[in-house]
Amino acid sequence: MQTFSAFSLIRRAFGGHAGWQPQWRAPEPKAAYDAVIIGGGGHGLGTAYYLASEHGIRNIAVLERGWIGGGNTGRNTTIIRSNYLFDESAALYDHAVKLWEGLSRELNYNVMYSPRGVMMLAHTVHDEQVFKRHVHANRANGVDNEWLTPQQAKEFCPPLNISPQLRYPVLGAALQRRGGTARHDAVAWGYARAADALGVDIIQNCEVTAIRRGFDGAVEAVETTRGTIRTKKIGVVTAGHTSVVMAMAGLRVPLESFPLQALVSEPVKPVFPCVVMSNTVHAYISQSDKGELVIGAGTDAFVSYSQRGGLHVPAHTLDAICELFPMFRRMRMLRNWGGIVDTTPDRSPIIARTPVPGLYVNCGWGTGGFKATPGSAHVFAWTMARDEPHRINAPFTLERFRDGKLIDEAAAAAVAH
Ligand code: FAD
Ligand code: PYC
Repeated sequence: MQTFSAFSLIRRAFGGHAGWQPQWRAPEPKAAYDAVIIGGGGHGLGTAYYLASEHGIRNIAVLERGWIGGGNTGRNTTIIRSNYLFDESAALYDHAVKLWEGLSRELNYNVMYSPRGVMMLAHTVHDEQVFKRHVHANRANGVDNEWLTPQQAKEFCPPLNISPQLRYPVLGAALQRRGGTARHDAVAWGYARAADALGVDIIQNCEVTAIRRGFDGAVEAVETTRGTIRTKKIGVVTAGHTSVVMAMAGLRVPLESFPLQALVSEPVKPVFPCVVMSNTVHAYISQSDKGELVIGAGTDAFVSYSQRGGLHVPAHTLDAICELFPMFRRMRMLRNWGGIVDTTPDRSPIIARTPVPGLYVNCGWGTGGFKATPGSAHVFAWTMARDEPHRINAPFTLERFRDGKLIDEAAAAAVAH
């Protein structure tokens, strides 16, 4: 009879992610692929997975200059929700939420999706009006969202301070119950493992340094730190650095890159049942399964490629958190970090073909692309495979900035831009 140690049973039960990265075969880059994805974050790995699983394109390489999931995918605060105002965004983000619901099963890898509810606090009359507008718009689109009084908000999240004496008193909240969190790096590992099993080459420590185009203008190869790789299809999924990579193909994109920071507390027993966000005070908080309070700050006010930001930004956030949740005042912070997010003028992503034949781009997620990972990857794979957009990403073109067809989601983005 086969016997298992407790350790291997836990490993089996959790699909291998509980604190260690699975062992990858480490392929050498081939001379040519049918498609190359630049960027081994969740969106890039997910794109490769759907290209292979849904479109039968398996001769693919994902080229990652560092390690998979080491960019924003492994740095974010994992908030998942689809309570966006406009029809186009609600369709895109809700497509993602529906895929999150079955993702662990699909990948046979526990991504720890936890629909524990996302509550967005209103502190001013303007907040209240904006969130009620979202509640109504979401419901008209079949997306769950409901309005709570301060007392109902406290029942849902007992640590919340609803005293009217606060500098920013809680006047109510919008609650999306299907919103929640997932384990961020498990998403990268889950997609990577599933793509790898379908024959995709995932090549780490391989930076793309140039994109080569032929006489007809179409892409024909990438130059990398591990040599030249020929291909006729390139998907650029390099959050934070997209303008640099697109410039390699001679294209300018309407993006600005900013540092965005987050931090975690020392771990404590389960005390915080949901996700709470406050746009007005620029703070958001949840508790990870390890017990750390996961706290996010706003973006720095200047453009930068440095994966760190000014200390005054998290300091401001912690003031707000301590006021909203006085029981956390004596907790200690364990670590803080930053990521680089790239932001479009209308705060909505670009998931599209480009004017360069064979070149596709998925970028501009700003502070909010983690939640979109499965949906974004799914429709981007469709776009790359068929050379035409899926109906869900059809509005998210590059040309909308030329034509003025903006999807101006600024008020829903929840983090200070
Ligand atoms: P990434 O994971 O950044 O992957 C891009 C990859 O491209 C990187 O690994 C990078 O190394 C690689 N790359 C770049 N240039 C090259 C090159 N030349 N050659 C090869 N590889 C290259 N979103 C939410 O929805 N909810 C949140 O709660 C949330 N919180 C956030 C908190 C913080 C602190 C930060 C920084 C972001 C947060 N986000 C959140 C945003 C979210 O993390 C991103 O939108 C999302 O993870 C982007 O995923 P990606 O796969 O496109 O990018
Ligand atoms: O888009 O929900 C979000 C978010 C939360 C923190 C950063 N982004």
